[in-house]
Amino acid sequence: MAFSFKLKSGVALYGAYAAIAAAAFAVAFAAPSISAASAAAFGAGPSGAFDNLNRSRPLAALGSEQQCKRYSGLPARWRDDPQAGMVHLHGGDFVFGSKLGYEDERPAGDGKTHVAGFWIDQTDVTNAQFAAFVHATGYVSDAERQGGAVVFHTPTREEMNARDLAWWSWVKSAAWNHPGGPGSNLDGRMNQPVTMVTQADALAYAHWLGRDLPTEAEWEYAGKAGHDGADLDTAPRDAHGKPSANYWQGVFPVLDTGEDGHVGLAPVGCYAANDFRLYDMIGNAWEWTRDVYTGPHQSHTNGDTAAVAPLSRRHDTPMVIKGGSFLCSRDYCVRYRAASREQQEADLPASHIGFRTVSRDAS
Ligand SMILES: [Ca+2]
Repeated sequence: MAFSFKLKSGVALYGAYAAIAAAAFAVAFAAPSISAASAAAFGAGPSGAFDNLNRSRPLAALGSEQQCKRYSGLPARWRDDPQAGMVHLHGGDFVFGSKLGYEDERPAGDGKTHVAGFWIDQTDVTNAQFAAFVHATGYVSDAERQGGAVVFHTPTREEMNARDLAWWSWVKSAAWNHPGGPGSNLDGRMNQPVTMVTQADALAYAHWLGRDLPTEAEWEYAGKAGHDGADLDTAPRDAHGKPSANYWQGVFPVLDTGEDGHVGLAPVGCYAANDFRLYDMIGNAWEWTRDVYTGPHQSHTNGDTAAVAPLSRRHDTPMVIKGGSFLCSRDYCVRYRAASREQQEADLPASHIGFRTVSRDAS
């Protein structure tokens, strides 16, 4: 079932989606993937690069629905500890990329890549954290400057028949703090990932804390957490077959069953951490890296958000984003794996993209 298809025309698509829905569910339920169990066989386990510097540090009390709902969005010792909310990873070698996914994920040579040690946020940067940054600095985000952002909504039948990419809209005045446009606010969302931020917005936040964005290699080293990458057909599910991340169960873009407990963005840390104690490396919101996208260009997962942006907008450099989002399904995207990658123009804010920060060891 792992394929992504490109829409040529909206005509009669709604019917087509309905027709394949049953088949998609049959596959989803008949063959639940047990990635956690099989991944354990590869070995690094919870030790590995998660090193002694994390001893006696306050780690986030997250990993379940009850815990993420209670979370304020600000980590322990926020602003008192330069590494608040972070864990330290020892440097090491890993296989960067995967032969099991899309063409643009293939490792260069044997893929063996070294990364030096670094600190990394346990969660995506939250709205609460970004709000603190804006409050302290008066920062105006790119979406506010540009007058809007690309926002997802579940399209109606009429919308699907009326235009391509009916699930994406350029919403005037949408921004990180007005996720639905004018009149919308962040009530009840302070513990969710900040989204509708460009790469420059993400870097501005990171620099404010003396940090940086991860390189793609650093992000993937952290995301794989000592394991090999999952194959293309392996959706994130735990040993009991339950979704272990916030992605899309059902038929994109018309029916999200919310089997994982969330339709749309979730608070950070609702699902179990990976073996490096990092939350939501897969699903929820895509994450900016600092790297330019290279390699074979693939058709956009979930449809090209640049297609709905104003024509006057200049096209900026495509950068690598990682981890997939709440919109990745088995029938569209299938990029809920650590090796998978996507390109996003650096200055294009969208409602499915956020980030986390790193702080590298002195070399
Ligand atoms: Ca979901």
